[in-house]
Amino acid sequence: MPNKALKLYDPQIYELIRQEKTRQSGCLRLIPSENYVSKAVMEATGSCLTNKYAEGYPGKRYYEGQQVTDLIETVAIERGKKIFNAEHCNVQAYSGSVANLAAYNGLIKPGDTIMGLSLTDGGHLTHGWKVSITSRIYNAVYYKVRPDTGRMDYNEIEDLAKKYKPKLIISGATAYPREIDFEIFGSIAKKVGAYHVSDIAHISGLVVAGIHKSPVPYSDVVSTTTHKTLRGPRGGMLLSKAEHAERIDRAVFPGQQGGPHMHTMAAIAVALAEADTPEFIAYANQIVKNSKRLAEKLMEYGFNLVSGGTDNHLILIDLRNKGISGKKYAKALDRARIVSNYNTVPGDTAPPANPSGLRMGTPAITSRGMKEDEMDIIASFMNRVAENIDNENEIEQIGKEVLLLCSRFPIPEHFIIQSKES
Ligand code: DSN
Repeated sequence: MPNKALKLYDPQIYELIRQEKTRQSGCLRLIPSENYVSKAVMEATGSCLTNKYAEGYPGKRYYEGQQVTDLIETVAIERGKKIFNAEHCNVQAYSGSVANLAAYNGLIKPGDTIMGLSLTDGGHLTHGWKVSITSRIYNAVYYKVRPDTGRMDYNEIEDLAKKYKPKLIISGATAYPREIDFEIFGSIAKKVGAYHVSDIAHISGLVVAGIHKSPVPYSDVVSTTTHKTLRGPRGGMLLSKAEHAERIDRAVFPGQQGGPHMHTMAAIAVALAEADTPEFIAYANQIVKNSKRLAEKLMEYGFNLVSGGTDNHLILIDLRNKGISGKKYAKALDRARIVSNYNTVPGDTAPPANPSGLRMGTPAITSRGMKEDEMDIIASFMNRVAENIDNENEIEQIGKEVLLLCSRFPIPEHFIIQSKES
């Protein structure tokens, strides 16, 4: 690790970072919201831009010394507009939660009704879930997925929209393995006079690659994080129609935030350039191929998948037929160096803290270069863990085999995406 100053000044933190790096290298990271960034993104994130305050927007700052930051933000905005084909782009939101809240604050008033996917059916906390501030600011109502298919039922969503008359409808999810029809959501919102906000945090890389249909033409505002399938730094972005540009910008700053994180913004710009390449499109396609193959193999081992498969980077296992709780399985997998997260499944009667499902995805292992053959091996590891859930010797043995597999696919800390021109 080249962090000489860190090692000298703070050996304790240096050592902990070293340990985390070893962990990230020696396990299969299947949390669908995680990835490995490129060396270029990492360098921009760790740059001198950490030192700069830049409250305001390019040309309209509240601090001096913005000769360079104005240029960086303008580049990031232009790259965001280009790859998402959007009229307006804001790259200041600290992350997805802040971006979602800014989208609502920019469009509607406290007390107005918002309608999003229930957290227990795959929605995000900030889609109005009861423990989130979004449910205290707004009157939150929910739609669900059908318990028999695990899929969104657009007729039912339209009926609910007509019943509740929300001012704002949120399409998008954090644990939904199927493609979302943003066009239908847009037309439902129009019919009831609601704004349509799409949250594509999980799938923005797939949207850029053209694998999933873009919500941009059908939404007033599109919100995304930048670090999941998009493979950038931890940050947020908002895309909108030009007519909402000022309201959205004001909702982010000064509405919710002070100075933007310029180091993150520069790294977002780098990630957006990387995403605008044929290599990235191939990567995004491989994410989905891997996810589908893993899903297929898991089903062959008798795992029940919510919705019977996947269209994206994410798989949701309903473990009720296996008689194992999501938490017990996730912890056993972690001991075997396979890292996922326990999750509720539609119709779950178990509490969210110990639910019946497991959520996993393929963005990070695809960044390591793993393909379909490796998915077959991973499915067999996962089956062995489930079958030996109380057998620590076998779990330890699987962990050794996982480590061997990982050693064939070193973490891509030095991978460099070629620019289109080169
Ligand atoms: N976006 C969530 C996830 O999917 O992991 C965390 O907020």
